[in-house]
Amino acid sequence: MILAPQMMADNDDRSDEDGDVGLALKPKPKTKRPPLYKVMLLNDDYTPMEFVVLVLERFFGIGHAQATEIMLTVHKKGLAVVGVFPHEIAETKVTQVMDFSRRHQHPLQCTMEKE
Ligand code: TYC
Repeated sequence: MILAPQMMADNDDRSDEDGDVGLALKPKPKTKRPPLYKVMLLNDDYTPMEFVVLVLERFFGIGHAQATEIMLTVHKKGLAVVGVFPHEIAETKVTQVMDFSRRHQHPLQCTMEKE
């Protein structure tokens, strides 16, 4: 019988009942990455293009040229992923975009889904 390191407590000579000595299993470094979420913008017929570009610049740190490209992708295809984040950050982005859009009386929709 071989014991994992965590089962060797109270075993001063580091041997188990059969006399086996040493480490059978590597201790597993358990650094799980958090699940990621895609944040998406949805197209609509009313939100001004320049407002969508401003949203991408302000809340996602995207430069003007790339923000314009992404906005046009949403306009033509109906939606685009604008970033991928851990759950809490994705949720914050969605809330910021939705609040900002409503404050400016635009119907822009921002959603998230597990990657
Ligand atoms: N379709 C909008 C228009 O023609 C522009 C637009 C782009 C709206 C992207 C929303 O997420 C969006 N004014």
